[in-house]
Amino acid sequence: MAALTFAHHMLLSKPSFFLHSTKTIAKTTNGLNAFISASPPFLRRHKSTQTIASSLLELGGVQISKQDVVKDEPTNNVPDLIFTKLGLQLHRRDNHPLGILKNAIYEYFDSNYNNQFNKFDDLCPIVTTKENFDEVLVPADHVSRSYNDTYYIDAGTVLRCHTSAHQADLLRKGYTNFLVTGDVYRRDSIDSTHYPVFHQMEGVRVFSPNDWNDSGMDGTLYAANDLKACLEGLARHLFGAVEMRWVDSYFPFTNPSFELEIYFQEKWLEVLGCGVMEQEILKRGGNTDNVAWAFGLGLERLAMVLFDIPDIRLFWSTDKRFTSQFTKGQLGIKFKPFSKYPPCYKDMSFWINDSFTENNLCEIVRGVAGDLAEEVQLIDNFTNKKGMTSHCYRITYRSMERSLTDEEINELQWNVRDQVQGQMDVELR
Ligand code: FA5
Ligand code: MG
Repeated sequence: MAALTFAHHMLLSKPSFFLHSTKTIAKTTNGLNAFISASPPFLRRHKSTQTIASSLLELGGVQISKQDVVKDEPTNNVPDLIFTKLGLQLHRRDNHPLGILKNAIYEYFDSNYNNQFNKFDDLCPIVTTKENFDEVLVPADHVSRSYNDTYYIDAGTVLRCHTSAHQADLLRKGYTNFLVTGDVYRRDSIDSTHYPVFHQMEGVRVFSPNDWNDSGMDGTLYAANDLKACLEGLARHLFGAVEMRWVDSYFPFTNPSFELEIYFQEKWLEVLGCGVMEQEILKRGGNTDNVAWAFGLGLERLAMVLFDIPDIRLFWSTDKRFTSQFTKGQLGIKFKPFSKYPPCYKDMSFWINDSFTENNLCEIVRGVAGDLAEEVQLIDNFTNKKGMTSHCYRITYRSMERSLTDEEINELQWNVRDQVQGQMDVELR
């Protein structure tokens, strides 16, 4: 996926006491800040025909059954594994790192903004494409709309891929300062900082001309300065001193747009996107003369840095050795890895075709190996004289809870090969 999309990031010149200064960077990225569109055909799926238990989930006050979400229809690409995560709401558990983090962010906003921010953390993750894309001005051909990137329930309904899906509705309802926390869903690559279900917190603050008139700035500059001050203050509240930097970015719903990166595990880790809201969104919500800022925080990414959690899969662990290390209200705790089990690497080479995408490959690997899949990495890529392109992927299998046997891993790998061959029209080498 990352290879398909590209966004420009330029470092801002504005220095700050904890901003790290570096040169201009450009990197590949996926997500809502991508420019280029791609609409690969569906991954052919062979869904199990088991009878489905009709237990109901409650999602934000809506009763949902499995049949409502996972359907054997060409316009549906939600796998069973994703369904099992619906309704878990890790961010609402006060003893879970994500709940502890959410509460610490609430604390920051309550004390700095006099309890003005309205908080939502139980809005239904099933939204319309209108809410997820149209209302935040995501263009018709934007990559994030593709079936390769987003989980569709049907052509007009998705599992929200960002909490920005709720912006327009809350603005229409008259809210002017709000935070929305929720689980979000994306088809994505597999590594220690990407997971197909993760959590975001959206923040929106609306200003009226009275707020900026005396500042000598226009509304946009005023909002951009306020936004950065707010997020830098939040970072200090959470981390104290940490190395971070602002990067110019692009989102369809903000202008200007920025991302904040934190130095973690010897790399720059993107933790949030933000910017000054496009005027059009405010206008449609009845805020004609106003200006607003908005941000979307990746809660796992922040929690990884805060609690020293090395792998994003751990957030889903029910192993007591993980869960017992965190306590409500305690931000300073550092996770102590209970044991590091050995990884096992399996390489797989094949000739790709035009419809090949890495996200489709990752869906197969996740479907077979679940959380035993630690990483899927392209390690070799060449095109021969006949114009055929070969990819070699290295799949890392590792459990965070036990040692895996050779037999177990071989079986996983054979299943992956089998499904890749059967479903992706590639030629294994
Ligand atoms: C967005 O989702 C925008 N909606 C954010 C935003 C809101 C911008 C409001 C402007 C105004 P992006 O796709 O970059 O942007 O994702 C935001 C954050 O989610 C990232 O910075 C990262 O911290 C986190 N994130 C993205 N993909 C994953 C993933 N697969 N696993 C874990 N975290 C992820
Ligand atoms: Mg991003």
